[in-house]
Amino acid sequence: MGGEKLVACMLVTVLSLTLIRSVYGQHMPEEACLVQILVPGLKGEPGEKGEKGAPGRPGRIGPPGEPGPPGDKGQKGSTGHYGKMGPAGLKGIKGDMGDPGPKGPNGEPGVPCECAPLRKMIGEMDIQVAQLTNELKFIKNALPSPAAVAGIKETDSKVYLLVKEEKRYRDAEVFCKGRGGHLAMPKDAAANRAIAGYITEAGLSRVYIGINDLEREGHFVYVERSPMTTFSKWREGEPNNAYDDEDCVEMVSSGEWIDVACHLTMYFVCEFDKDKV
Ligand SMILES: [Ca+2]
Ligand SMILES: [Ca+2]
Repeated sequence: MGGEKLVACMLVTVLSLTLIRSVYGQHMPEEACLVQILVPGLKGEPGEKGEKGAPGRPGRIGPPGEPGPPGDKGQKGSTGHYGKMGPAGLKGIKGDMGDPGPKGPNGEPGVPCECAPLRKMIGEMDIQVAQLTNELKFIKNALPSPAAVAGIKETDSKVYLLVKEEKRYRDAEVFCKGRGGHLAMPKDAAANRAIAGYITEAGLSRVYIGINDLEREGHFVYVERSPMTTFSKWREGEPNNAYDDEDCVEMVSSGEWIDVACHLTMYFVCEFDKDKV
């Protein structure tokens, strides 16, 4: 029992006894808290000397000591690994030439050269390449846009360009002229057939060609103003100058010609001279 608890119990007992006495007089038994009233007794005799205690815990680590004197020299080590390869050295001087080897066997007999015709062929091919280069240049310049052109056709002397843009006669000629040509002028049966075949292949029914009587009624000329040749391909009953208003000419897919009003818009065929291309 701790000292505080003992004091508390003694206080309670004193208070209780005072209270009880005042209520019951001297009849109240006093043994109830006696066991708890502990009062220190008298000091006893000194005990016998105890046995020797267990050894104490080890003390703290002490500070480092002073450095000792240098030791003796060690033995020689074994050989180390090879080092890395160094950079390449400078090129040496060229050695003397060796002795010539033995003579080789004879070759197969050669074919007699036909160089002259080959040279001629090469010359012709050069000309063709130059021509094709020019034509390619022309095509690049002449094409309005790939979608507007059904294709290009060429004969020995002409390049024809079918333009799938609907234009009036004069605008069509302006277009062709702007690219170094004219509306197509079929001056013989072969040229007429070539253009007609072109119209058919493109699935068209009619195109403007370069013939008109704009300057003098009934007097047809080519659009470049040169007079008509003896060749013509008028459809039966044409030209009829219907409504007194037909001064331009279309070609239908059969190759026949019909005079029509110049303000109509339709596709057209340009022609270019090959030697001007
Ligand atoms: Ca007319
Ligand atoms: Ca007509």
